[in-house]
Amino acid sequence: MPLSRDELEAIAEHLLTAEAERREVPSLAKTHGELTLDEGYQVQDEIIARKLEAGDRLIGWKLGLTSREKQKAMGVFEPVYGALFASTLLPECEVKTGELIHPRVEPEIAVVMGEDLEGPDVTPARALAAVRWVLPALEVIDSRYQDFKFTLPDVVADNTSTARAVTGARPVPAEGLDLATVGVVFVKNGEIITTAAGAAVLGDPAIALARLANHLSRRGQKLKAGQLVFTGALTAAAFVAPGDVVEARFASLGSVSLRVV
Ligand code: OOG
Ligand code: MG
Repeated sequence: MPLSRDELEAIAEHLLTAEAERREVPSLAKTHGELTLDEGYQVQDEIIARKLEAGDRLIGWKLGLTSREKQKAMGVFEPVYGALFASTLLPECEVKTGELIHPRVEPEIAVVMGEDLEGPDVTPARALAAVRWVLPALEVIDSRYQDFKFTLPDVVADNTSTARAVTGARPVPAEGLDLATVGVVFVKNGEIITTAAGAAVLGDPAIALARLANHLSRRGQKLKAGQLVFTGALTAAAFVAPGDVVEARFASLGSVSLRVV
């Protein structure tokens, strides 16, 4: 049975309440039955619409579950797409765990679009040509589901666990950069947790960007000049607690760090 409009709105409300009350909920598969992937995106659309109605601003998009490490860690083996809001972006390199449920932090390559990019059939080369700036980034994910346990439609409905995000202060021109070979050293409290390269993201973050543009086109949307895109974590996410400092050091892009309070 397809989800009715009322059921879809009830699920969006349920997830927004969990976020607002900083309370984890069982996966939808347990409380509301199995959604299809398309229904997951319909719930996400409803969440985006409600955030915009409440005064938030869409500043860009993100991909998730683009790297093998992340897919294995979460048990979901398909990339997902979600929205980034003005309220997501941390103005300073500090995240307050008191505002969140059970945050985790992951290193990402972020890009700023120089031109609109509209699918279908966007290729990685065309996607990259539309990028103006590249930034080192950290995403703070905070699944609204208990223990980060979710199915593919569940995580899509939950706007792909989006919670907070921070980028480095110095954008690097995209021209001439090979995002696949950009290396990252992911550090917590001075200790290296993992190392990776951009190629961890679907082979090349440009491939991720092209996929995002094609996904948006299927939903009647496009990437717009000036929008920010987080192309997906290069490594599994790190657990964090107050007092931690997490840092991503990228070759060619510089570093970005986040204090957890
Ligand atoms: C889903 C979001 C994944 C990424 O970069 O892989 C994501 C999750 O792991 O909770 O943002
Ligand atoms: Mg991410």
